[in-house]
Amino acid sequence: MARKAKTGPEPYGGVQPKKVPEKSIDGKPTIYTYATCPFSLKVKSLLKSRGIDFSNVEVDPMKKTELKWSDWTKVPVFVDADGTHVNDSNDILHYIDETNGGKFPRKGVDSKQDEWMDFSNDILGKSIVAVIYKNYRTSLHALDYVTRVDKFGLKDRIVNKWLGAIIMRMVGKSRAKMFDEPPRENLTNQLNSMSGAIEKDFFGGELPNGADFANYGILRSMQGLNGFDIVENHDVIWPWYSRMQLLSDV
Ligand SMILES: N[C@@H](CCC(=O)N[C@@H](CS)C(=O)NCC(=O)O)C(=O)O
Repeated sequence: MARKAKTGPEPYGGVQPKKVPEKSIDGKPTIYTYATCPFSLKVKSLLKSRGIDFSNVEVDPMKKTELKWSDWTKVPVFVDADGTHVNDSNDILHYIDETNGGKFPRKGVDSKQDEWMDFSNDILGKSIVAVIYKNYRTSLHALDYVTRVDKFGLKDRIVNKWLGAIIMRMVGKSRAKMFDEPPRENLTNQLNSMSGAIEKDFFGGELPNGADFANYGILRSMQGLNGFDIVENHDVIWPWYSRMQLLSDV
């Protein structure tokens, strides 16, 4: 059967033109997530640090039934209490901050914050994948965790643990190729470079800004998985991580 041609503009990050109030659950700000997704953890940590009461919709990673209404097929997706629909984790962080007291600089105003928010996706997210999925043993361990914690159906769970481990091992290999150093050394180097940008207690100085939540969410997704000892043993990043964990309770 011929595939239906895709019509309409490509989905994009940021605030969307159409409000979807029916997708805000119990009239609260709502995030559509996977429990173990690093990008979703960025958003959860900001919401919790601000004491914002929110609904969380766990999306089935295989069927994505809960996200069928959205052109943007990645998580997180955010729907505010009034139905405002926002895509892409860094844009969601900015939106939530802007509508809840505006404590960190807006995009385009503070190049340091912007660069470190980009770093969370372009460098840190890829560096942790290379370490977590360093070999088949560590990949299987990660997929065992992911398929237990994320919302998989029972049948999907068993198949995806094994299939996922093979696929993610391949992804890990390709991520490792992006960097000159082997995965563990590379992650250590990336944490060292983050340390240089943490002034006082946070990237934001005395208070956390978008760069803090963006990078914390990525590293939080690694807790309990292969390579997290690199974070725990880092003399600057571990105290920063612990401060972020304390204030966000995620
Ligand atoms: N740039 C996006 C990336 C989000 C992303 O890649 N999320 C993953 C889950 S951690 C995803 O939804 N992948 C597509 C899929 O599962 O089909 C963001 O920052 O929100």
